[in-house]
Amino acid sequence: MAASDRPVFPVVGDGSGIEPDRKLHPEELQLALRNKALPLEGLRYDVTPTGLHYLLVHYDIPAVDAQTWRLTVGGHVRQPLTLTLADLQRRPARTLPVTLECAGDGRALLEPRPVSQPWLAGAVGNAAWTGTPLRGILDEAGLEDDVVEILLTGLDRGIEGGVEQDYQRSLPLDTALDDDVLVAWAMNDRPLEPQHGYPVRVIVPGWYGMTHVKWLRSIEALSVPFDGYQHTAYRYSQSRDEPGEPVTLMRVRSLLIPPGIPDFLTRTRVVQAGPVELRGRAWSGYGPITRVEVSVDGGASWNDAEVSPPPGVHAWQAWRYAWDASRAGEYELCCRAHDRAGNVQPVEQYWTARGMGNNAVHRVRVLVRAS
Ligand SMILES: Nc1nc2c(c(=O)[nH]1)N[C@H]1C(S)=C(S)[C@@H](COP(=O)(O)O)O[C@H]1N2
Ligand SMILES: [Mo]
Repeated sequence: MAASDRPVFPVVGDGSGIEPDRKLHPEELQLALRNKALPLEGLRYDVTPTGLHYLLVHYDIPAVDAQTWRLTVGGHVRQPLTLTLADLQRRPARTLPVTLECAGDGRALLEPRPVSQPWLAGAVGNAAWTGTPLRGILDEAGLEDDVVEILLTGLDRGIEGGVEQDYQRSLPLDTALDDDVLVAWAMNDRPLEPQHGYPVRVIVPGWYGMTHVKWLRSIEALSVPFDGYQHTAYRYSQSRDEPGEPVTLMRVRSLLIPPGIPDFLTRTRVVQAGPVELRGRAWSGYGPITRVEVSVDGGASWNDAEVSPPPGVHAWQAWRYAWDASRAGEYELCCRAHDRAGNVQPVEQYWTARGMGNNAVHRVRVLVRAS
């Protein structure tokens, strides 16, 4: 191999990006310790406390001075703008509870496992986000007639898949013009924490997390579709080379709050025999949740849970189920949700080469102990 052909970075596994073994690579552990899931007991809060919200940062958290930070609005617009944080905060503001989930949630449960951030379950949160509608900013800048997408660029920069890049995602024009898409400066009534996008991020209700660009620095109106790295990486495909379908809205999913007490190492649950109320959350980017089912026998039989209305159109819904756990023994609890569009969570894993959208039913092992 010529010196110039040598990979600059160490190879992880066999270099294919797919790991058939269940043992994690140290590089995956390194990512898992930087990023984190919602502890499942955190599903109990309607609005996720900021410190419990999941976190995903591709590169580094950028250092930002809000005094000198500017948001530029340009590209195919009649009137380019440069906005300060104070300019943004003088605009009409709205606060929306929005459920955000990483498209890679459930990735590390896949077999074979795509090598990346190794999420199990819980790359999700439901915070209250305050900001001004993106639409108002676009209206003020005046979009040219040929605009098809709005490109959002963050301040963070890194190398991924061998490509050096700014973190960038684009929105289809009709999505960008939705009144509920926010340029947000507050999470749960406080300025954004550094790791969640300080001073400003985008919130795109219903879409998987990658679209909610943090540390926003520019908004650009495009007349041709964007094909940058973060668009080609977020695809549903059976191999890394195949283009596949783009990852967009959150697929229907539900999670349950593990009952009882955990065994420290295995997280297996221990519950005293008797009635147990099972609770959890369910959400979908394709419309409200119409039904949640619970199984206590690993998916062999299902029973309907009681589903609460959403606290906001883009927020997860609570569900509950009265489990008669009167018989001691070993159980596998499962939950699966249905949305208004008719989607239902699969019992089997949905495997893709990049581990996107694995919304297979959530499973929790429980030992019921005789009282
Ligand atoms: N600028 C920038 N925005 C970003 C990211 C990033 O790495 N850089 N990660 C994205 C991904 S993949 C997800 S899942 C969400 C996570 O948002 P949170 O960390 O606030 O939960 O932010 C998105 N926005
Ligand atoms: Mo993500």
